[in-house]
Amino acid sequence: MLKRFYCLISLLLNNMVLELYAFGPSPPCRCVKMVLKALQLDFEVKSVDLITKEHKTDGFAQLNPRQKVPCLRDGDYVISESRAIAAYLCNKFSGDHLYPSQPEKRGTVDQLLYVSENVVDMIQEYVNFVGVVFFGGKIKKENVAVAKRALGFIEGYLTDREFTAADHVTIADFFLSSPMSMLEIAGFDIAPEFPKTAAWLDKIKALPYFDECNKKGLETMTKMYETKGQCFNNDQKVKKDD
Ligand SMILES: N[C@@H](CCC(=O)N[C@@H](CS)C(=O)NCC(=O)O)C(=O)O
Repeated sequence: MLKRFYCLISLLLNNMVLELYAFGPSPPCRCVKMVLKALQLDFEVKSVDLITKEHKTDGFAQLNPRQKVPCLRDGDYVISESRAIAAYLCNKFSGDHLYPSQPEKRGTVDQLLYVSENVVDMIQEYVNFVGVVFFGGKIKKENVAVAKRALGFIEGYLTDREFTAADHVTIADFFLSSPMSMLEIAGFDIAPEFPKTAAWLDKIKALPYFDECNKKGLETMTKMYETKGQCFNNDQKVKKDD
């Protein structure tokens, strides 16, 4: 608590505010927003429009050579990769409850943060968001087993605890719940086969900052997926599931 207080005072004295370079609908950007909100930090969003390719400018490449959002500027310090940003914020602003410093507890959260990268990829093998929205592709129903395998991991982690990495919310939950919303966008109902995962997801959605960080972005993503990119002048009209 004291540490966070000193950090906040130093931010104020130096007239610095955390700057989050983000694109509203982006899932990793929304995860970082959840961390900022959970830590009750003030921050300014610097919008980087991926549709108009603002992330491909030289200016943005100087912040993140990989040219992806999110990216966080904290004074002279700049960091990208959403999971690293989340860990950095918790380390700096007393986020022990979200990212415990005790080695075994942290080890479990780290484990699930790494797993979450894989879960995102597995879910995307089925949802095919980028393919559907930007390239006239279809949902890949033939990969439903891959998505179910990822859900099976989460169901397994929830066997003996309330949240994925502990009996309380950690940053791992933000990063694991994010791909679940992609499944919802694709109309996949997880509750029948993965009841623990569905109940856990409801708890994440009930967090006081969930809607503020996710609602608008999720609505935009849903619209993009449902209209198969037509809102971005993609003329190809391809059925999602034939
Ligand atoms: N592993 C990265 C992934 C970031 C990422 O893929 N961001 C996407 C938006 S969701 C992006 O910036 N895409 C632009 C591009 O790849 O050109 C993270 O977690 O921060």
